[in-house]
Amino acid sequence: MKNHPQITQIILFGLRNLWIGSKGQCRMKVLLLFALLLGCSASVGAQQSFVETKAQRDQRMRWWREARFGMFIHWGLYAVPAGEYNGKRSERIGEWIMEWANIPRAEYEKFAGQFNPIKFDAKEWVRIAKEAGMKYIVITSKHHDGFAIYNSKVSNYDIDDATPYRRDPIKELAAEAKKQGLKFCFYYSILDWHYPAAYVDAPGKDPSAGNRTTKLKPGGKAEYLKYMKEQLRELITTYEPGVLWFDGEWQEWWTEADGKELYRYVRSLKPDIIINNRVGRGRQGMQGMSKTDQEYAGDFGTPEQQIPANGLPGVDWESCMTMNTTWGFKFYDDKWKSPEVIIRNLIDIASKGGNYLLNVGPTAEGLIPAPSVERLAAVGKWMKVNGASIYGTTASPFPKQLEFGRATSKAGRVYLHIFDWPADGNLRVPAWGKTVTKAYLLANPKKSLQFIEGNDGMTVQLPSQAVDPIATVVVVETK
Ligand code: H79
Repeated sequence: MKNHPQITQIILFGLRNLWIGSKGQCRMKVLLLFALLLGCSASVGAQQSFVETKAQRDQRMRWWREARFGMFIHWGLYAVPAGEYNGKRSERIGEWIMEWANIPRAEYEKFAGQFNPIKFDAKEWVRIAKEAGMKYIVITSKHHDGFAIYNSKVSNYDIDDATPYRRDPIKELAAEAKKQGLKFCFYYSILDWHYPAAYVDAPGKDPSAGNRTTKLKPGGKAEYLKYMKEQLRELITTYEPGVLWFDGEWQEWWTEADGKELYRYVRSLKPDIIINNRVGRGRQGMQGMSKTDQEYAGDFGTPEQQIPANGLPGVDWESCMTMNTTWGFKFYDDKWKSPEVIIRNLIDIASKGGNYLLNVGPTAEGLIPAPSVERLAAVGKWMKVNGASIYGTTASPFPKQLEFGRATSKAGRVYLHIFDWPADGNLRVPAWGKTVTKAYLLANPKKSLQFIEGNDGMTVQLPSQAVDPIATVVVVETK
């Protein structure tokens, strides 16, 4: 990007000299050359944000790869009905209530009048994430319902204009995240059940209630794309997000070309931004993987509610998951995962080279539900002792999954995460082609553990009981 004007200047300088030093037919050739070069440099300019060297890409992805653990926040008007409409409840996800409870747009809009998150406390939200060991926050700027929880100048359907709250909580959250050292990022839905150009009226079932797929109004695409781009410009220039996390891209009218164009647009506004693969059409269902070649837009794959059995070798990826069964708040969803499952998911994902984006669904009052807060505190307690085995690590060096648990690696060391403590206290570790120099518990680095190396691996002598029954980490240093 930066070199571009300079190159153009050099070309222009050279052409000026050629022009001065030539006459007649020769001048025609110079003009031709000029036109040719102009065309070239323009196409380079258009592609610039897409094409980067491996080193440039590594630099851009660096903080994200090191972070490994982030907080997803689904917060919007759906927190008002909180999973119940006219007495109707559902097993389905809370933020989809407009669709599954068939709520007409005009009715759904009324939730805005009841969205008054007076208990919202940006400092507290960021503290909860930070204490859990999370390094970034991704919040729904606009979900499928089309409602913006930031102050959008190009829409009145936002928290500042349409709710009694009349404030922009996102400004506070972005500032607080920055202050506490977390990266602040946005989710943005391409699917929109509210913007008039983004759906067609149909007789019978109210299409504005929200559908899995929508059709745009005839001729509405350009208008809707313009609106989306304006909102994205607001989000990027006002809050400087580290990631844009698109969703709702599976609509028939959304093409891979649209995705590529949007990717370029977003990168042109903030060249170092990171964008998920749902900007384009490269994901394969919920396993969420973009192809590895240059064909599809997006920087990382997005498995949803699942952890790929063998990771996604060769690409960046992030599993997003809920702690209960919904993203947006549902007051009666009490199917909570245990801290053990959540912590082991984090380890499992890191051992496969991915990031863990763990969701909370705050209430319409602005509170992160207590069961979520408790679980995040438990993760934080574990991370305080064992964070070094997660941050900045890469996938397990072992070709097969370990019987006792998982492993992650860093230069010169391997972290062994023990889920199943050996009854005899001898931890058998298969060989991975390195010479071991030292072994110790991450919880007690000063005390070395005895080990014996054999041809097919090593045996580490552990204390008789697990230090942490969820996962005790053994550090193995290598030559
Ligand atoms: O924001 C949360 C959910 O509301 C949203 N994504 C998370 C992060 C979401 N979850 N489920 N869905 C949206 C419904 C989409 C389901 C599908 Fe498909 C669309 C199934 C078939 C078409 C995804 C795209 C799986 C296959 C293609």
